[in-house]
Amino acid sequence: MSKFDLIIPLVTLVSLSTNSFSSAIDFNHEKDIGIPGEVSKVSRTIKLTQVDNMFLPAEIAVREGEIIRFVIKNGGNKKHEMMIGSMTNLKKIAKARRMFPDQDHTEAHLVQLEPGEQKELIWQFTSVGTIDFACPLPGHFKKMRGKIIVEKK
Ligand SMILES: [Cu+2]
Repeated sequence: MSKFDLIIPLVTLVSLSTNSFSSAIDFNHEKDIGIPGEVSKVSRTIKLTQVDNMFLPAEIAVREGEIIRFVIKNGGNKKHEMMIGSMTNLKKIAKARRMFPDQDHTEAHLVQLEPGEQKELIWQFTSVGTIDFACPLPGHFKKMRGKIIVEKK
């Protein structure tokens, strides 16, 4: 048995245990949704409006590598959130929000907005594919969803 035969099972063990103990917010195991963007490198601004309970628009097209400044306005009468993620992760977050709907969170890929409030989220899209976004709040999550289509450069 070479020493490499020993290393692989160990790595498997470690990654399995990290998975089973990870929290609902599993950013490290997220598919490639991109990274927080730098304000000085923003290529485009996209306006998003939240109403009760929808995003307008609900479909957005960007290019690979683009850094987008999302200006998100809550035009509804309820509190809303906008979170970028994979549908798997968004579902986990929505489940957690059912238990604690009023908690404040500080993830880079999330904004929380009171009625009438407007906030910005700067995000860089690093790989081609479709990324989801949603408001994970209870009663909103099923309808309040959207897609960001990342096209090849
Ligand atoms: Cu909402």
